[in-house]
Amino acid sequence: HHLTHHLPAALKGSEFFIEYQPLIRMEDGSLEGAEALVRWSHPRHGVLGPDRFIPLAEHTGLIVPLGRWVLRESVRQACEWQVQGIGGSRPLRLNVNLSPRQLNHPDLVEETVSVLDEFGLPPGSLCLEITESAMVRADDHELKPLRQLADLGVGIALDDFGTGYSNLASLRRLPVTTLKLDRSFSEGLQQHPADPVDMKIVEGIVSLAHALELSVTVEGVETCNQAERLRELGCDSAQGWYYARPGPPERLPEAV
Ligand code: G
Ligand code: G
Ligand code: MN
Ligand code: NA
Repeated sequence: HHLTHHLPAALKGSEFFIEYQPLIRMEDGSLEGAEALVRWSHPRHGVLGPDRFIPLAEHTGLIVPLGRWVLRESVRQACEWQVQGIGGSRPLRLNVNLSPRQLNHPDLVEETVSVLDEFGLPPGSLCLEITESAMVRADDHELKPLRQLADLGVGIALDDFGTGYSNLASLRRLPVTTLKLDRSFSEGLQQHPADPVDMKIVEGIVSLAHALELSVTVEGVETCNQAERLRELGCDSAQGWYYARPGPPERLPEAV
C-alpha cells in the first residue's frame, strides 16, 4: 500500500495532528474531558482519518512511535487546559486510544508514567481506551501493564463495548474502569419512542457495570432524545455529534 511507505516520513515531518472530541457528564451536561483522535494531513490526499492509516501503522509497527507522539502531545495539551482552568474545579480527563501493538510493548508503563511526570498530569486525569476485541484477546501476561497503570490511578476504558464477542464474565479479569458503549447502542435509541428492547439492553449493561464499579460512557450520541434516554438509563457520560464533533484543541472550551 503506497500510504504505508510514507508513514515514517510523515511522522518525521509532523504531518499528523490531533483533534479532540468532548466527553460530557450526563448528570449536569458539564465537560468531563476529551478523546484524542489522530489525523494525517497528507500533502496530496488531504486530511486522512485514522481508519485509513492506523491499521497500516499497526501492521508495520510504526504505531509504537506514532502512539508515543499522540500520548505526549495530548498529555501536553491536557495540562495546558488544566492550567487554563478549563473544566472548572474538576480537572479534565484525557482519553487516548491504544492499539494492541502498544499494549504489548515492553516500555508502555514506563513511557506513560514518564510522560505524566514530564507535564505533571495526575494519573487519574488520563484514561487509556482499548477495544473490547483487543482486550479480550490479551492473556494475563499482556494485561499486566494495564493492571500496573490502573493501580497507579490511570483509567482504562473498554472501547467499542458490545461489538466484540462480548463475554460479560471476562469483565472480572480485565483491569477496566470504564465501559465505552459502542455507537450501535445509541442508534437503537434514536427513534421516538425508543425501542423498548434496546432500552432494556442498555439498562442491563449499566446495572452490571455499576455493580462492578465501572462507569459507563456512551458513544455516538447524535440527538437530544438519545441523550435524554441515556441519562434516564443511568449512563455516566456521553460523546457524540449532538454535543460536538472532534475539533482542534482551541474549540474544546466552547463545548460546555
Ligand atoms: O477519528 P475517528 O472518529 O474517525 O476515529 C476512528 C477510530 O480510530 C476510533 O475508533 C479510534 O479507536 C481510532 N483512533 C483514533 N485516534 C487513534 C490513536 O491515536 N491511536 C489509535 N490506536 N487509534 C486511534
Ligand atoms: O475510538 P472510536 O472508534 O470509538 O472513535 C470514535 C469515532 O466515532 C470517531 O471516528 C468519531 O469521529 C466517530 N464519532 C464520534 N461521535 C459520533 C457520532 O455522534 N456519530 C457518528 N456516527 N460517529 C461519531
Ligand atoms: Mn475510542
Ligand atoms: Na469506539
